Amino acid sequence: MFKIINKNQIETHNKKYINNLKKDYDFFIRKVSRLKININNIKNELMNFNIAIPSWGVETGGTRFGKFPLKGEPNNIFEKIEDCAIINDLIGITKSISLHFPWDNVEDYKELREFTKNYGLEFDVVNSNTFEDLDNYKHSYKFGSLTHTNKNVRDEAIKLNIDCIKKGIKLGSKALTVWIPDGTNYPGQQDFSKSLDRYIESMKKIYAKLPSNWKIFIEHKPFEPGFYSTVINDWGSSYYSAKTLGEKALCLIDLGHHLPNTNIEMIVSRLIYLKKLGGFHFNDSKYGDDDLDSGSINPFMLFLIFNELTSAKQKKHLNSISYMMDQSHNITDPIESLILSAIEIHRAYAKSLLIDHKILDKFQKKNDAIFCLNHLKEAFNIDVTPLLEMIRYESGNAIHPIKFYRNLNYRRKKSKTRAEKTYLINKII
Ligand code: PSV
Ligand code: MN
Repeated sequence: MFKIINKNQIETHNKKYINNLKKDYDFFIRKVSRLKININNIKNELMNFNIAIPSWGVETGGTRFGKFPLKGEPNNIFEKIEDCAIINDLIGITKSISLHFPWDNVEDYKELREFTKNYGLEFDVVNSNTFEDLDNYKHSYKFGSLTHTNKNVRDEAIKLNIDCIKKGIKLGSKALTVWIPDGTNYPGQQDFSKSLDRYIESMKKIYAKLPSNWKIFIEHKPFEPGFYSTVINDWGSSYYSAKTLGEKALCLIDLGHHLPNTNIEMIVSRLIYLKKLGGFHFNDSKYGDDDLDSGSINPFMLFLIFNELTSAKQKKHLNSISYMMDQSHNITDPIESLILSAIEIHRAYAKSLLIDHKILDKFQKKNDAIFCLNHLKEAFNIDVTPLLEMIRYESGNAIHPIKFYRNLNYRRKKSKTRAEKTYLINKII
């Protein structure tokens, strides 16, 4: 930690804001002292919280209409790790990075691991890319990958996933997330059952290569790039596949991978109940897989998701869950978007910890709908900003990370050493 940002600079920044923060924090403590909660326990929970940064998230995203790259953007995985390190130095809750292969391929994985460790960061879940045709691929994924009708294509996709596991082992990762683009654009194009069979058969071969302490996460998505159907379209197909594969297979929920108005918090609850919830890709959306910044559209939904997680955790029904952001920052500086998103996720978690689930349970038994909602709303409406700021302050991070970052002029400085991007649409590998 604090390799790029000097710790003294953060201390100087915090000195400017600490007096006001103390006043706000005292007010917050007085307010929550009326609730039957132990604020120190909550603080500990929040300090130990971690959300992984996806390596591809620190680059400007884009749409099929184009990309608007920033000057000073990272060009390779080492530069991306520097950007992740800045984020974590400022907020302290993003200590891990999720890599995507082959985008993040390097010659020497030991060197990459050492480099990253030096910044106080480690590697989270690894991800496989079978959704585009990259230079060194022998086959085309135009008509699918793990579920392709041609065995040779399926075999290559299986190998790519197994290679991901091998790279992940070298990096200290403990899980692989598999998202496949496989699906169709026309009714009748595919036999729905046969393609699911092919998926299970391919996944079995990948599953067989998982080390004993590894997990495999299955990520569903209802549409895109297949606009008529996708093979792993919803949590039902995901659950069936995870159940068929075995204990190490779990479901991953990307918030954007649901049709508008889907009750995602209920899916979270169901998967917890079925002991198959493995992880999240956080983002927000208005219409579909918009990949907007977490909490920017529907912070209440984010809170309701954490309500399910917190309630299950308190009842000891929850195993460890992998949290990651998966967003596309099209018009902002990705560092700023990721900082704000991580704070919004932290905020939703903090608010969920203010819910007294025993009281909620009492209202539920009485079928008192108004008091149930009111109990949730009371927690949601408490402003936890001073708590989050105090946690950052006490952990040596910045009280106001965005203000600090703006004053750094990081991009301007980096634009002098980092090559300018010339691409418009495609990912630079
Ligand atoms: C697909 O939409 C997805 O959510 C998957 O998680 C991919 O790995 C990621 O986005 C990057 O394209
Ligand atoms: Mn995702």
